[in-house]
Amino acid sequence: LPLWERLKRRIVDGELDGLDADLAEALEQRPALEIVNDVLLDGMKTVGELFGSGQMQLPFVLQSAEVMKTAVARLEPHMERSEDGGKGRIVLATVKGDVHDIGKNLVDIILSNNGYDVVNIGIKQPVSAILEAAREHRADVIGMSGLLVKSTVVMKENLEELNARGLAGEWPVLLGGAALTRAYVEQDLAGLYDGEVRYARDAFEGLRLMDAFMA
Ligand code: B1M
Repeated sequence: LPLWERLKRRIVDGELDGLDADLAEALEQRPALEIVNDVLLDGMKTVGELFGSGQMQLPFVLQSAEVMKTAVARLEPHMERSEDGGKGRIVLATVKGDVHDIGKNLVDIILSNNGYDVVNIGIKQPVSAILEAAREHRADVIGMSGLLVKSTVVMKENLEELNARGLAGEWPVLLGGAALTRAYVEQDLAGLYDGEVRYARDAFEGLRLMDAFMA
């Protein structure tokens, strides 16, 4: 198989053997971020389709996710770092009940490499932990990720909780993850939150929105 097809296959098949050599070869030809966006993410998309249609079982999805994470970790040192922090601080979490973190961690990488301080508190985080981290680290923005449909409900509840505590004005909220849609965020969530809440389709839109929040 040609290199790009082979790399994608490694994600889909959850195949670690030979990954390093392929990534080294890939880095000679394209920037690290492009490899993630155009090749590896394409592989994860295929994994999602296979799993969704019952053609792939969960343990194999997990293996694919591990290969994806390994690949991103190998590529990260090769990504361009334009600024060293200080542009603003975001607390980033995957919401309660949700373990998906590949997207969240990509958002972390993109924001960190573009001048933001990211406090990444991990997966399955209840709103109390998100709030605590936002306070402790004096965050400018709260970022929540979630991939399950039920996570969209959790996000709604979290925004309601911030409102109920009178805290909405303190933090603009950035939301992302495959189960969300722009329409849901803009029509159903924005209206019920007394602060600003925005949807990011991908990590780059997340970066643009951070820039807008901090402007
Ligand atoms: Co799961 N899973 N999974 N899974 N998984 C999905 C989400 C699913 C759509 C698959 C499917 O059915 N086709 C489905 C959800 C269905 C639903 O809710 N209706 C699903 C399911 C059902 C489940 C379980 C319930 C399965 C089970 O146990 N029976 C279970 C849930 C466990 C739990 O959370 N409690 C489960 C478990 C897992 C694994 C552990 C095996 C693994 C996760 C490993 C990990 O993350 N460490 C996994 C994976 C890998 C997937 C799929 C295949 C791929 C997700 C991924 O990493 N994509 C996924 C299929 C899919 O998404 N279509 C699926 C790549 C990643 C880069 O994309 O996270 O969307 P994403 O991030 C994007 C944007 O969304 C955005 O930026 C990123 C790109 O630039 N973004 C943000 C994300 N967060 C952001 C935050 C921002 C801004 C932008 O600001 C704050």
